[in-house]
Amino acid sequence: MSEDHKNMWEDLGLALEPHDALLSVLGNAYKDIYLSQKERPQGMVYFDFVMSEVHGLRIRELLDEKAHGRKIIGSYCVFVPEEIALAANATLVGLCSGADFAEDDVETYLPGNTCALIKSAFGFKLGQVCPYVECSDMIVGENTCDGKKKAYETLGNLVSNLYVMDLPQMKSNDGKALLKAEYTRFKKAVEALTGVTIDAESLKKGIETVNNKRKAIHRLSRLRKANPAPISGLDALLANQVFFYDNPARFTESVNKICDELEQRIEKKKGVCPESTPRILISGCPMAVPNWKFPWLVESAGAVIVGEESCVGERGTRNLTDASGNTVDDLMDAIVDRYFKIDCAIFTPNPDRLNHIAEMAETYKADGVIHYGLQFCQPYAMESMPIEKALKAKNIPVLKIETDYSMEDVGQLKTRVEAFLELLK
Ligand code: BJ8
Repeated sequence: MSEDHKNMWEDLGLALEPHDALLSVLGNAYKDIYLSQKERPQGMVYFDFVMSEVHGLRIRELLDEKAHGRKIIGSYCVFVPEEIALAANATLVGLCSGADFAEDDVETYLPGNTCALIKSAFGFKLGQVCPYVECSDMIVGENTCDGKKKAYETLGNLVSNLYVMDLPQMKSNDGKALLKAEYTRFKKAVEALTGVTIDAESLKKGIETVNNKRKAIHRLSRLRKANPAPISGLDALLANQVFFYDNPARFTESVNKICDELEQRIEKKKGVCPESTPRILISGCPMAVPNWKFPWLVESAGAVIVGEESCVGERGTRNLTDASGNTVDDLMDAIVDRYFKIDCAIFTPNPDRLNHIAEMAETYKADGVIHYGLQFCQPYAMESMPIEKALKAKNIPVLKIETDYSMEDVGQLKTRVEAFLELLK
């Protein structure tokens, strides 16, 4: 790593030795999982570069933005509207929650039976290894599941800039009114942070920028319907993960370039695996960077993942925000409408998610669905039961798994995945 990077990390207050150790573990995992794949689209070289510079050049860019007065807002959830951040000249970044870190310290703040995602968020903060957390001017927590809700009370003592957003739990008129009130409050907080008053023009532009990212991902998803699959699930997941970190315009352009390449592959009937490869839809808890464990396991067992019903996937990106309004009020309503459709398992009842999984299984011609749950995640574990029943009633094979970020259960998971793939054949 360059001297500039080292100085930058030091200035951010990162713990240099643990940070170096983390980067080397991540680099090795990336090499083993990603660079060993065959028939990758050439355009993935861009994502390889992004990942190699995720704590390097991207952080330098964010620090340069800050030096020019732009604010950085960190977020843990897809309910935080990027449109509003962009309209106020701020940058929104996702905060890593995809790897275990500083576990002993974490256990002094959180009970052992907390999901890996929440523990990871704390581990990155307590271990001082996440430059995104350290360069955020505002960190947004959201009242979603009970675990996150209560964990933010504790996180508020560890960071000085936590902003907590309340969220509805029911898709009722009152629920929508709450979301609107919270997004209005968030808009005011972002305006106060940046000193920028959001107007119709800036909000429209913010909406269009985020919509363009989503449209590029929609295009990528549509191409994954092809058989043979033109891209691996691991690579598609990486694009969905980088969605939360990269410069929006550059991300859109890079995904569209990959799509151009995939269209040519499809025309030539070229894929990353033979046509007979079992096609899997993954549904459930989000997989944040660098959580590649389960997709790697599934694809190395001889299947291909063709879709993710996940917040790092189609649940997070599927709907666009209507940019046709001409006033801030109209556009804020459009943002509320768009985000209110997100069918996170914290909602009750939540029939949309079940319907969406069945629809995705059909659209992407999946041979089976794997429900991916993180241990101790009640909302997704609860929903996995009716989902399994409903899919089985439609003759769609389902495997339910629960795991965490450790590698201890890999052998056992592999056996279950292989048995499931046998069944599909
Ligand atoms: S909109 S899924 S990103 S809350 S895995 S922390 S639910 S115990 S991540 Fe999520 Fe927003 Fe919903 Fe999406 Fe809790 Fe479950 Fe842990 Fe979870």
